[in-house]
Amino acid sequence: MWYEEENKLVKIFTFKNFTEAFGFMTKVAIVAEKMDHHPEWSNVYNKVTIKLSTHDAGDVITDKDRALADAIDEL
Ligand code: H2B
Repeated sequence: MWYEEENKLVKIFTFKNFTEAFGFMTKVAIVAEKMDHHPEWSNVYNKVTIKLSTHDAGDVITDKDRALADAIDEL
């Protein structure tokens, strides 16, 4: 579930292992590049934390973040 924290949409994804987590990140990277909208994220072993905000709008949540969040959920 995405939640809002410090003007960002945040979600933590948990996978079986690092390979699965990194595979997911690769897919997200391709989608993000296509949408020209890029996540702030971190990975620790099987967990990927994604934080979405729009830098061009002054680091607030916009429809671009909601669209990327939806696209990520569809992966
Ligand atoms: N990603 C995010 N998260 N916010 C932005 O404002 C943003 C981006 N702007 N990716 C894009 C790239 C912009 O810098 C380029 C020039 O289109």
